[in-house]
Amino acid sequence: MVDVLLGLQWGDEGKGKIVDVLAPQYQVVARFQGGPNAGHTLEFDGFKHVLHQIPSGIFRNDILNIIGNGVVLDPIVFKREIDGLAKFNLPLTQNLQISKKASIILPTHRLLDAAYEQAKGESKIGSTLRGIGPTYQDKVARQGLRVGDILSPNFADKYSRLVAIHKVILEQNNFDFASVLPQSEEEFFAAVDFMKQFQLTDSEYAVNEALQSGRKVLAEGAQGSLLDIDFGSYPFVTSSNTMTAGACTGLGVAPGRIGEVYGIFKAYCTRVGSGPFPTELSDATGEQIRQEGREFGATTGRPRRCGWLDLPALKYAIMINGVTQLVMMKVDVLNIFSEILVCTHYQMPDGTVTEHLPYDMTDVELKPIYKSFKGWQTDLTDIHSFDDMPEALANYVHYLEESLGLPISFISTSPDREAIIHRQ
Ligand code: 2SA
Ligand code: MG
Repeated sequence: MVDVLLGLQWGDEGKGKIVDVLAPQYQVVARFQGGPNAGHTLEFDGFKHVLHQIPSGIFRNDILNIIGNGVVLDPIVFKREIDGLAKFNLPLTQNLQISKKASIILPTHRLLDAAYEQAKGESKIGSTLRGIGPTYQDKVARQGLRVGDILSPNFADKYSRLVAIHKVILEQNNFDFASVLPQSEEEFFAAVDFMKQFQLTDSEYAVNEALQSGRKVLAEGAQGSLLDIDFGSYPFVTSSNTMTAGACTGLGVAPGRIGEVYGIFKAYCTRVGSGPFPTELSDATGEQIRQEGREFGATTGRPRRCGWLDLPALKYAIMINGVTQLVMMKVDVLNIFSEILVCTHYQMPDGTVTEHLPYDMTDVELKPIYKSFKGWQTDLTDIHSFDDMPEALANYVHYLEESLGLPISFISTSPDREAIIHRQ
């Protein structure tokens, strides 16, 4: 079976850490969507390392890591990531495979991302500007380049043909690219050559053969369910399916092969970039969460918007993903508060109360209805079992399990690999 691990909020739930914790049970870890917009942070042995495109199983030598066909891959970022891993002495040419069907991000895709955002003015999406949207656009328009193309003798021609199209769009947007493009092109072609030493494969075979021979596969989601291109807060979303179904199309596995679905959420909410966020706190409490939780973008360094936990949104994400187990992260960040709020419903402008996410969340002001909990105000560092949890925290966990209808199997109490309470 393929187990799927994904974020249930707007990303940055702590997926990297949980993949790293669960990895020993798996023989394959695979990324199925997104690209260098992701920032998956792992902390162990005093190291902190952020991965963008490479799966989080990379630090375990006996795991095969796959960058699946659903991913958009930037060769320049890839080379930098590999260079950054040199100090760990990992057998990267053996335990990493890249799908030939993964899409390639060109330097002009990044410029297009910036041009489109600039053209949007006030209604900016808050993209990470890593070229994600324009690369998926070209994929769907059936004109994109794929990893397998770099092995073709005609690669440079294919590249030039696509860049010619991009230049027309950039010129129409009065976007100055002449000064930056030559340098990034040089770096791009060097990085493309560098990629050739890795295993470029039809990775759907690797995934399905692994399953056939009884090996376990973990699909590692990026961003979060509320950023899903179909079900997220459109248009303030990313350009891929971040949900469980994305693992099927992004790796080439049949729906019936999906096993456990681990849904990860923080004990509060964050969002980076624009778009609706009903429980956002634009006050001192929000700032306290940001500082305490070190809530800054792992890719861009942008301060993340912070707010209380949003149960209607969480229930929605659980529904569309078929989550089977919950993982709650960063509980320790709430240690400082004497009162903790949880949004249970939204009140619509006409006064009606709902548990459903309305179609339009951007122009409709939703008022969150909160339930209040007593804070635990206890340091959790030395707590390693659920039985030792402060009563107020245990109450909070039980309430969430009851209203979400699922067990919270893991509770993370600090960033380190070791700081995780597993409830059997
Ligand atoms: P994009 O870059 O075009 O896909 O952006 C579209 C929206 O998706 C959001 N998005 C993210 N949200 C949270 N975390 C992400 N990864 C980085 C991180 C982000 C960072 O781990 O912190 O460093 O800023 C991520 N990637 C995309 C984005 O904010 C837009 O709202
Ligand atoms: Mg992140």
